[in-house]
Amino acid sequence: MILTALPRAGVLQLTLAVIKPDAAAHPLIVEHPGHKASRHMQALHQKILENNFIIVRKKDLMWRRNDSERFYAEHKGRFFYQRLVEFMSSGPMRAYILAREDAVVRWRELMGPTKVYRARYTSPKSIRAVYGLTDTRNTTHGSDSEESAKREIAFFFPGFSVQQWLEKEEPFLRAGHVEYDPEKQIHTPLRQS
Ligand code: 3AN
Repeated sequence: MILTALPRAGVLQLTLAVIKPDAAAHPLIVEHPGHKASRHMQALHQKILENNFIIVRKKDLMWRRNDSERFYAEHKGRFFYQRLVEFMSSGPMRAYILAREDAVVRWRELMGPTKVYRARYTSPKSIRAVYGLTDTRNTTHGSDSEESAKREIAFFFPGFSVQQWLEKEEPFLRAGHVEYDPEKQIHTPLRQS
């Protein structure tokens, strides 16, 4: 176990981050004790840690087309909708609940703009600039507000209660009482006795 005792200044915010199939299904694979991951997925995981996000939950999954259609219902009718729902149910994905001060905005900054060409131009170090392939296959998703984060967390992690997390985990994490478990690849609060 590695201790990451970084006390945080303000209340932590949650966001929902997803590594999309273009990165999660990338053919280059690296092996770790107990699990395999694509090299891109591993690099993105590292980037999350380097940017001081706390990994609250993590889940590898694959969507059926129906999940994809429900999640992106607000885009129904847009010219990219069909290719988007097909792509998002075409391969493995990884979802994270991340915590940080201003997590929503910080994760979106790290992702860069939706359009990969623009990302390469305006934010060349962002995730989408470095790993994105096209405007649809743009590597990651991130909630765009605190309200979306709540809805999207419930979509991906139906058993997770934001309220309970705020009461039972957030105070420990904010105080820096947290450890990173390299096998499970998540942070857990250190409840000191
Ligand atoms: P973001 O993911 O940056 O919040 P949204 O919510 O506007 O962007 O779009 C959801 C997803 O739809 C994007 N991540 C991308 O995969 C796809 N998408 C958005 N705009 C386009 C576009 N102009 N052409 C192709 N795909 C798009």
